[in-house]
Amino acid sequence: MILPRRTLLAGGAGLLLAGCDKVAAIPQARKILFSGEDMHRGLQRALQDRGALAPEFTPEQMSPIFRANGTRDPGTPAYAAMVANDFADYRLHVGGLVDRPLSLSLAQLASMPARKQITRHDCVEGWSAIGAWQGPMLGTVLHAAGMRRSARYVVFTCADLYNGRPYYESIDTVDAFHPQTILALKMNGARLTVPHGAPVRLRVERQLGYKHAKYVTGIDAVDSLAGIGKGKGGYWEDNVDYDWYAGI
Ligand SMILES: Nc1nc2c(c(=O)[nH]1)N[C@H]1C(S)=C(S)[C@@H](COP(=O)(O)O)O[C@H]1N2
Ligand SMILES: [Mo]
Repeated sequence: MILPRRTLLAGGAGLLLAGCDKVAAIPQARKILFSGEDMHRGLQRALQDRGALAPEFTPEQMSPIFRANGTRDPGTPAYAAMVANDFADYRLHVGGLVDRPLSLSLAQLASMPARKQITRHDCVEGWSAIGAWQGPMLGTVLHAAGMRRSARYVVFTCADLYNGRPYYESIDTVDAFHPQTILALKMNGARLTVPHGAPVRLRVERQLGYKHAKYVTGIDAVDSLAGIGKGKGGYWEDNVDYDWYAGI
């Protein structure tokens, strides 16, 4: 284990505060964000509620069937080799604006304190399903990597290809340190299956399904989305005009 225990335990909550402080501490930013004059009431409410929890459900409420959507198997030689090896060679790379770039094995991720949550997944295509998810908080991993204060977004790179390039998504630091934002290793009590994003997929419960990147292989902290894809922060945002902030 390359991560000191103390760092892991100190993780999530501390940085959650740091994330909020960062916005609130800049009076100028608060003024612009919350002035209300030029802003739609709904948007203002959405911004103020960013820290609220998504509803959680009981085991009895879980959907008997949880469909898989988008990529159901990345199908590349590299991914097939990882599957064949039961992901023993999988590494999650954490880089960008961090003091300590990390390369984490599945065992290392599984040894971190985990959060369990039963939540509803809402796809923009009009279906929903309730499932149970388990894995370390993204904030714990970012804290272990020493994410710098200059970082404003976290970008996810995935193992599946669209038009020959990896699927990608991004969230801001508010969602990155939200307590329900986890790197799920398990779904409904068992290790993630290939259709649902094995071995690691993002759960970012306050947003729509397409933000929940499956098959995550890379996490990069950045200060701008300008250099990512076509600049709108995600595959669907860049190619079919989905909103970057898909709050629910
Ligand atoms: N890497 C990757 N992540 C992805 C997608 C994808 O095609 N590739 N599809 C997204 C969409 S639109 C949805 S609704 C969810 C579906 O998750 P599920 O297959 O576990 O139901 O994954 C999201 N994450
Ligand atoms: Mo979706």
